[in-house]
Amino acid sequence: MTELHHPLNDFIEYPPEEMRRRAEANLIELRRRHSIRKFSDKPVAREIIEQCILAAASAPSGANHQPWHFVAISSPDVKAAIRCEAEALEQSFYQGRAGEEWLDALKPLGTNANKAYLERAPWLIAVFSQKRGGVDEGDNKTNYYVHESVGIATGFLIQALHHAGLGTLTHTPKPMSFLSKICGRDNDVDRPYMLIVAGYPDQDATVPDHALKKKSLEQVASFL
Ligand code: IYR
Repeated sequence: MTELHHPLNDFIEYPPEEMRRRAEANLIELRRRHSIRKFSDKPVAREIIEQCILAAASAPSGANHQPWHFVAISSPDVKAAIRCEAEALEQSFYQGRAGEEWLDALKPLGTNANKAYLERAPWLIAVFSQKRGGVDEGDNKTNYYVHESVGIATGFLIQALHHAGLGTLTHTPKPMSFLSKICGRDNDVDRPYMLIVAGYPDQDATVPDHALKKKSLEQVASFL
């Protein structure tokens, strides 16, 4: 069977100076992204979240199977249920389940079991990974590089939300299985991957100094 290909007709080649400018502008914009834990309850239109999810879903994935599902939650009842379950888990986590080393690592962030933002932020986006699927509706094929693919898509989602002008937090209550039931995705395919909190930062939102310590280029990269 011959495979159809399409000419690459939406690539834009920028003059070198413009490329430099764009790379720097993007870095500057991404360096303004900070995880925040105090959200305003100011509403955010559903259309914004839809666009950001579509941006996430444009990510590359194994065999283009797009092994992800995003559950966008603005319902106060569902947010309250998530907060209730998450806080119960976090309480045992912070009371010792995490172990001393992990709790020490979290000290500079000042996090604790109180997750008020899960109810206050206008949107929670539960990201699910799918071990089976395929590109066409109803497919039940093996998915490939699921963790990598969903990680990239989640990165795209965070970037899109930031670019739109929203604050975000990656939240990973452990274990996350309770999300499957609450989100109506308790099945053999979907697995909760991460919860993204999105909304406007509250007036008194802060960024821990620890989070501003970014490694230098020499520390994170080598050029051969
Ligand atoms: N899930 C917990 C703990 C936590 C773990 C890591 I690693 C962080 O970078 C931040 C928090 C919580 O949300 O508090």
